[in-house]
Amino acid sequence: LVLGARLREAIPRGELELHYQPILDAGRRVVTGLEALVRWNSPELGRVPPGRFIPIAEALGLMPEVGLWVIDEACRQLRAWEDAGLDGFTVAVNVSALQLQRPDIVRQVRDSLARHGVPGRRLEIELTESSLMEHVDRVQGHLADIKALGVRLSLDDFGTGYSSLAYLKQFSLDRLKIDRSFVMGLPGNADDAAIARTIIAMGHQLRIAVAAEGVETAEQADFLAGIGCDELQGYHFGRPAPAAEIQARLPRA
Ligand code: G
Ligand code: G
Ligand code: MN
Ligand code: NA
Repeated sequence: LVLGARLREAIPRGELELHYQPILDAGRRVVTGLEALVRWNSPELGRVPPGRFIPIAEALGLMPEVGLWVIDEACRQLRAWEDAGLDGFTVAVNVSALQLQRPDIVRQVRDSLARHGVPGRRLEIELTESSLMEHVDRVQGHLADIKALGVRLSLDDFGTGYSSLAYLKQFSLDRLKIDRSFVMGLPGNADDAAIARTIIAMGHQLRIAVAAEGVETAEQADFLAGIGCDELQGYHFGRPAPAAEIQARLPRA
């Protein structure tokens, strides 16, 4: 209850912040993208993790505001970086199932891109398998409209949800992200290795790029690069960090 009341005030009080985690090309090992992860620094409650406050924001109907703030802030930051000569990488934002079902999601993305003069191809939306399951027709329409803006679509935590391979056909996805639960056991665990190889092969046959998340060691990175994974993300390459800290690692235009 206290959390909800504080959360209502968090945006006007400027307490939300985006942290960015680097995503690297597996071969060249240069930064090709960032994943934006929201942080809430509450003066009263301290740092509240998104896993805790996002479900509450959804329950209280505050998610349209939080979601809009995240998308707009990512576009504002992309613009600021471009003005500073930093270009050639994407920023991915996480979007929840409920956000994706609401009709205003398309306008939110379109308006934020336009407001900050950011081309759609710089932005990526991260979806989860479960967010593609409910209200499929409506969600598919929203995603088609978002794709028409040039924005890329990425399927997060791949392999952990109630995934249907039909989704890979039905939604034009640009990227699959192998869930970190399959990366943890690499390179030693034969089952994880088989799953990783299979996801990569399937993605490539469908012309979908494949990224691995939760890469924590050099051995995992080299193994994944060796079996053809396109992109790597995880603590081995960097933790989520504020924009000012990640800036030094971004490519110049
Ligand atoms: O950053 P962290 O590991 O604490 O994130 C926990 C969870 O919160 C992850 O599943 C992540 O996808 C989710 N998350 C982080 N930022 C956002 C956001 O801006 N919007 C939504 N919907 N989820 C987010
Ligand atoms: O659900 P989603 O994939 O969006 O969750 C992203 C979360 O995973 C972020 O909060 C981030 O802090 C966390 N994360 C990113 N890289 C690693 C990693 O290498 N190991 C672990 N354990 N967590 C990670
Ligand atoms: Mn994600
Ligand atoms: Na993920």
